[in-house]
Amino acid sequence: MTKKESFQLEFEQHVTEGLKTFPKFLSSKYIYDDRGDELFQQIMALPEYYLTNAEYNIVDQYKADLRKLFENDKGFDLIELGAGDGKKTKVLLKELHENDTKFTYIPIDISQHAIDDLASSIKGTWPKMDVQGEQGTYFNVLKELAKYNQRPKAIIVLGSNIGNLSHDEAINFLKQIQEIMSPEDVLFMGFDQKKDPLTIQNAYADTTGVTQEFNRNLLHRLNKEMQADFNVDKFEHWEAYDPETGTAKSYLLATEACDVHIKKLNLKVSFNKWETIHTEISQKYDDQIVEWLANQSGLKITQIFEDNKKLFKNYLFKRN
Ligand code: AVJ
Repeated sequence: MTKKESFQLEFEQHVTEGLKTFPKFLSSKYIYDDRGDELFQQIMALPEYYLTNAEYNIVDQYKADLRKLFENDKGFDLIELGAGDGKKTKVLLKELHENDTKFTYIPIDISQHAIDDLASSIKGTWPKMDVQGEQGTYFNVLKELAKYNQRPKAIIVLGSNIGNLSHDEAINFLKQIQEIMSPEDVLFMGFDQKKDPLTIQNAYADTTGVTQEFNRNLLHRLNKEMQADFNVDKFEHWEAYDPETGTAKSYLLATEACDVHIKKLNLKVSFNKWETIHTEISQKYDDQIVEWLANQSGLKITQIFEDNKKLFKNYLFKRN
């Protein structure tokens, strides 16, 4: 089975499980086809979506410190999980390039499209940069990364992508990273911070409707790829941030009762009026939670970086 086929099979099994159960769920990782990538780009450009600019500010402010932390006489491997469009990473790549730092950039993303675009845009700007993109989900690709053990690695995960995982899943993810780290390797990861709940609520319930379209893309995909007949306009985006747990939860809400047929899965799904499909969590953190996650995963925090508006933090980890 090819990577693509096994991803498709996983997707179909997930949809069957998520829509047969109560309450219904679908995972946000399936939002990202070409259209989903494009909608996420639009989200990152929204003034309400403070995360991107905040983390950009951190990377820009501390790029020289990061270079000094990462660089090594033997060179190093810069492995990025969930690279996306690489907007923030390019600030670091520029810094490394201008200082003649020896490194290989290995961007990894679930979207082949994102990897191709990123690799070609880097080739355009820095033709001699060593770039080796790989398509895959974090969990699949992590196993293959063990082969990068000839020289130190810096593994970076930006965007608070970890926030899409429950704490249990996050620990499992961090443990898998920890297992492929040598004692000198570093992990640099972004964690969106707890803050005024309204700021968070607004970031995920923008008034332009882009986030709604992003969330609805799940249903468009089911219509396209599994011959489903969702009347997508009848599902509304709903966002609920709980300041107690730090979890922002996204839903699709059926505004009318309906029956949906998913032909490819031979599945009929009924929705009551106002029934929900839970689609995403975007977890918010503080130092205590990150320290606990690190502890549970055999990692330790060695440095903390914060943006000028104190909205977001990046943590540097090593093996404990
Ligand atoms: C890409 C997971 C970081 O949760 O903030 C943006 C995705 N969802 N708006 C996030 C997202 C709705 C985003 N991450």
